[in-house]
Amino acid sequence: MFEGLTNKLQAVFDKLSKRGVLSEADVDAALREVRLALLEADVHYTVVKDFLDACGSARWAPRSANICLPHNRSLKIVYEELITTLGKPAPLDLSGQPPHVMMLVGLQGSGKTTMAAKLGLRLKGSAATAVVAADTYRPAAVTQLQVLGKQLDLPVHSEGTQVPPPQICRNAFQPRGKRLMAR
Ligand SMILES: Nc1nc2c(ncn2[C@@H]2O[C@H](COP(=O)(O)OP(=O)(O)O)[C@@H](O)[C@H]2O)c(=O)[nH]1
Ligand SMILES: [Mg+2]
Repeated sequence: MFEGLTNKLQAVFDKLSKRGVLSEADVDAALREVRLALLEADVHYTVVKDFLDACGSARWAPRSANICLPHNRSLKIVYEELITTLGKPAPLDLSGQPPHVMMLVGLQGSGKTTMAAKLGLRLKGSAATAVVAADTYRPAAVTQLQVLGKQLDLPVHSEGTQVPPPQICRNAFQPRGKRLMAR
Protein backbone atom coordinates (compact mmCIF):
# COMPACT_ATOMS: atom_id res chain seq x y z
CA MET A 1 0.00 0.00 0.00
CA PHE A 2 2.70 2.48 0.98
CA GLU A 3 4.68 1.78 -2.20
CA GLY A 4 1.70 2.68 -4.38
CA LEU A 5 0.92 5.75 -2.32
CA THR A 6 4.56 6.86 -2.31
CA ASN A 7 4.76 6.58 -6.10
CA LYS A 8 1.57 8.56 -6.61
CA LEU A 9 2.55 11.34 -4.20
CA GLN A 10 6.01 11.41 -5.77
CA ALA A 11 4.40 11.90 -9.20
CA VAL A 12 2.34 14.83 -7.88
CA PHE A 13 5.41 16.57 -6.46
CA ASP A 14 7.56 15.80 -9.50
CA LYS A 15 4.96 17.63 -11.56
CA LEU A 16 4.96 20.58 -9.13
CA SER A 17 8.75 20.77 -9.05
CA LYS A 18 8.80 21.47 -12.78
CA ARG A 19 6.71 24.59 -12.22
CA GLY A 20 8.92 26.36 -9.69
CA VAL A 21 6.54 28.91 -8.23
CA LEU A 22 2.98 27.67 -7.98
CA SER A 23 -0.28 29.31 -8.85
CA GLU A 24 -3.45 28.73 -6.89
CA ALA A 25 -4.70 26.49 -9.72
CA ASP A 26 -1.51 24.37 -9.47
CA VAL A 27 -2.06 23.92 -5.74
CA ASP A 28 -5.71 22.98 -6.17
CA ALA A 29 -4.86 20.49 -8.90
CA ALA A 30 -2.09 18.95 -6.78
CA LEU A 31 -4.36 18.63 -3.74
CA ARG A 32 -6.99 16.93 -5.89
CA GLU A 33 -4.39 14.38 -6.97
CA VAL A 34 -3.23 13.87 -3.38
CA ARG A 35 -6.87 13.29 -2.42
CA LEU A 36 -7.28 10.68 -5.17
CA ALA A 37 -4.03 8.93 -4.21
CA LEU A 38 -5.15 8.65 -0.57
CA LEU A 39 -8.64 7.41 -1.47
CA GLU A 40 -7.17 4.83 -3.87
CA ALA A 41 -4.95 3.65 -1.01
CA ASP A 42 -8.15 2.94 0.97
CA VAL A 43 -7.62 5.78 3.44
CA HIS A 44 -11.01 6.54 5.02
CA TYR A 45 -12.68 9.54 3.40
CA THR A 46 -13.07 11.41 6.70
CA VAL A 47 -9.32 11.01 7.32
CA VAL A 48 -8.65 12.26 3.78
CA LYS A 49 -10.95 15.22 4.35
CA ASP A 50 -9.28 16.16 7.66
CA PHE A 51 -5.89 15.71 6.06
CA LEU A 52 -6.70 17.96 3.12
CA ASP A 53 -8.34 20.56 5.35
CA ALA A 54 -5.17 20.61 7.41
CA CYS A 55 -2.89 21.12 4.44
CA GLY A 56 -5.46 23.00 2.42
CA SER A 57 -4.71 25.93 0.18
CA ALA A 58 -5.21 28.42 3.03
CA ARG A 59 -1.81 27.35 4.31
CA TRP A 60 -0.22 27.59 0.90
CA ALA A 61 -1.06 31.19 0.07
CA PRO A 62 -3.62 33.91 0.69
CA ARG A 63 -6.62 33.20 -1.55
CA SER A 64 -6.38 36.65 -3.09
CA ALA A 65 -2.88 36.12 -4.42
CA ASN A 66 -2.50 34.12 -7.56
CA ILE A 67 1.14 33.40 -6.87
CA CYS A 68 1.72 30.90 -4.13
CA LEU A 69 4.98 29.36 -3.11
CA PRO A 70 7.91 27.28 -4.26
CA HIS A 71 7.11 23.60 -4.56
CA ASN A 72 9.53 22.54 -1.78
CA ARG A 73 7.37 24.48 0.68
CA SER A 74 4.30 22.62 -0.58
CA LEU A 75 6.12 19.32 -0.15
CA LYS A 76 6.94 20.29 3.45
CA ILE A 77 3.30 21.06 4.24
CA VAL A 78 2.06 17.72 2.91
CA TYR A 79 4.94 15.82 4.54
CA GLU A 80 4.27 17.39 7.95
CA GLU A 81 0.55 16.67 7.73
CA LEU A 82 1.21 13.07 6.65
CA ILE A 83 3.33 12.58 9.78
CA THR A 84 0.61 14.12 11.95
CA THR A 85 -2.01 11.84 10.36
CA LEU A 86 -0.01 8.61 10.41
CA GLY A 87 1.77 9.24 13.70
CA LYS A 88 5.53 9.44 14.20
CA PRO A 89 7.44 6.18 13.87
CA ALA A 90 8.14 4.69 17.28
CA PRO A 91 10.29 1.76 18.34
CA LEU A 92 8.50 -1.50 19.16
CA ASP A 93 7.81 -1.63 22.87
CA LEU A 94 8.76 -5.10 24.04
CA SER A 95 9.08 -4.24 27.71
CA GLY A 96 7.14 -6.21 30.30
CA GLN A 97 6.42 -9.87 30.67
CA PRO A 98 6.43 -11.94 27.45
CA PRO A 99 4.64 -13.22 25.47
CA HIS A 100 4.03 -9.98 23.60
CA VAL A 101 1.10 -10.04 21.23
CA MET A 102 0.99 -7.77 18.20
CA MET A 103 -2.18 -6.89 16.42
CA LEU A 104 -2.02 -5.81 12.79
CA VAL A 105 -5.12 -4.04 11.57
CA GLY A 106 -6.03 -3.41 7.95
CA LEU A 107 -8.26 -4.22 5.02
CA GLN A 108 -7.95 -7.52 3.20
CA GLY A 109 -4.91 -7.51 0.97
CA SER A 110 -3.26 -4.56 2.70
CA GLY A 111 -0.25 -6.63 3.79
CA LYS A 112 -0.95 -7.73 7.39
CA THR A 113 0.15 -11.34 6.96
CA THR A 114 3.26 -10.31 5.07
CA MET A 115 4.06 -7.73 7.76
CA ALA A 116 3.58 -10.35 10.49
CA ALA A 117 6.20 -12.52 8.80
CA LYS A 118 8.53 -9.54 8.34
CA LEU A 119 8.17 -8.66 12.03
CA GLY A 120 8.88 -12.28 12.93
CA LEU A 121 12.02 -12.22 10.83
CA ARG A 122 13.17 -8.96 12.38
CA LEU A 123 12.58 -10.16 15.95
CA LYS A 124 13.64 -13.76 15.79
CA GLY A 125 17.27 -12.93 16.53
CA SER A 126 16.40 -11.23 19.81
CA ALA A 127 13.38 -13.17 21.10
CA ALA A 128 11.59 -16.50 20.77
CA THR A 129 9.18 -15.67 17.99
CA ALA A 130 6.28 -17.50 16.38
CA VAL A 131 3.41 -16.65 14.08
CA VAL A 132 -0.09 -18.00 14.68
CA ALA A 133 -2.37 -18.93 11.79
CA ALA A 134 -5.73 -17.94 13.23
CA ASP A 135 -7.43 -16.77 10.03
CA THR A 136 -9.67 -19.75 9.37
CA TYR A 137 -11.94 -17.90 6.97
CA ARG A 138 -9.81 -16.63 4.13
CA PRO A 139 -8.96 -19.38 1.64
CA ALA A 140 -5.32 -20.50 1.92
CA ALA A 141 -4.54 -18.02 4.74
CA VAL A 142 -3.09 -20.85 6.87
CA THR A 143 -0.99 -22.14 3.96
CA GLN A 144 0.21 -18.61 3.24
CA LEU A 145 1.59 -18.29 6.75
CA GLN A 146 3.10 -21.77 6.61
CA VAL A 147 4.89 -20.93 3.36
CA LEU A 148 6.20 -17.65 4.80
CA GLY A 149 7.26 -19.44 8.00
CA LYS A 150 9.21 -21.97 5.97
CA GLN A 151 10.88 -19.32 3.85
CA LEU A 152 11.94 -17.29 6.89
CA ASP A 153 12.57 -20.19 9.25
CA LEU A 154 9.90 -19.02 11.68
CA PRO A 155 7.81 -21.37 13.85
CA VAL A 156 4.16 -21.38 12.77
CA HIS A 157 1.36 -22.49 15.08
CA SER A 158 -1.53 -23.75 12.98
CA GLU A 159 -4.51 -26.01 13.58
CA GLY A 160 -6.25 -26.01 10.21
CA THR A 161 -9.54 -24.23 9.69
CA GLN A 162 -12.00 -26.13 11.92
CA VAL A 163 -10.84 -24.88 15.34
CA PRO A 164 -12.27 -21.47 16.39
CA PRO A 165 -9.64 -18.69 16.05
CA PRO A 166 -9.74 -17.66 19.76
CA GLN A 167 -9.01 -21.27 20.69
CA ILE A 168 -6.10 -21.44 18.23
CA CYS A 169 -4.65 -18.29 19.79
CA ARG A 170 -5.08 -19.63 23.32
CA ASN A 171 -3.48 -22.94 22.33
CA ALA A 172 -0.55 -21.12 20.79
CA PHE A 173 0.39 -19.85 24.25
CA GLN A 174 0.47 -23.30 25.82
CA PRO A 175 3.88 -24.86 26.22
CA ARG A 176 4.27 -27.39 23.40
CA GLY A 177 4.07 -30.52 25.61
CA LYS A 178 0.89 -29.38 27.35
CA ARG A 179 -0.65 -28.43 24.03
CA LEU A 180 -0.10 -31.90 22.59
CA MET A 181 -1.48 -33.58 25.74
CA ALA A 182 -4.65 -31.47 25.58
CA ARG A 183 -5.59 -32.93 22.19
N1 LIG B 1 4.85 -4.97 -3.37
C1 LIG B 1 4.47 -5.30 -2.14
N2 LIG B 1 3.56 -6.26 -2.02
C2 LIG B 1 3.17 -6.59 -0.78
C3 LIG B 1 3.70 -5.96 0.40
N3 LIG B 1 3.11 -6.51 1.50
C4 LIG B 1 2.26 -7.44 1.02
N4 LIG B 1 2.30 -7.50 -0.33
C5 LIG B 1 1.51 -8.39 -1.21
O1 LIG B 1 0.13 -8.00 -1.11
C6 LIG B 1 -0.72 -9.14 -1.12
C7 LIG B 1 -1.58 -9.15 0.14
O2 LIG B 1 -0.75 -9.26 1.28
P1 LIG B 1 -1.20 -10.02 2.60
O3 LIG B 1 -0.04 -9.95 3.54
O4 LIG B 1 -1.74 -11.38 2.27
O5 LIG B 1 -2.38 -9.07 3.09
P2 LIG B 1 -3.48 -9.29 4.26
O6 LIG B 1 -4.75 -9.68 3.57
O7 LIG B 1 -3.63 -7.94 4.92
O8 LIG B 1 -2.97 -10.34 5.21
C8 LIG B 1 0.21 -10.36 -1.21
O9 LIG B 1 0.27 -10.77 -2.56
C9 LIG B 1 1.55 -9.83 -0.74
O10 LIG B 1 2.61 -10.54 -1.33
C10 LIG B 1 4.70 -4.94 0.22
O11 LIG B 1 5.21 -4.33 1.16
N5 LIG B 1 5.04 -4.65 -1.08
MG1 LIG C 1 -3.85 -12.12 5.85
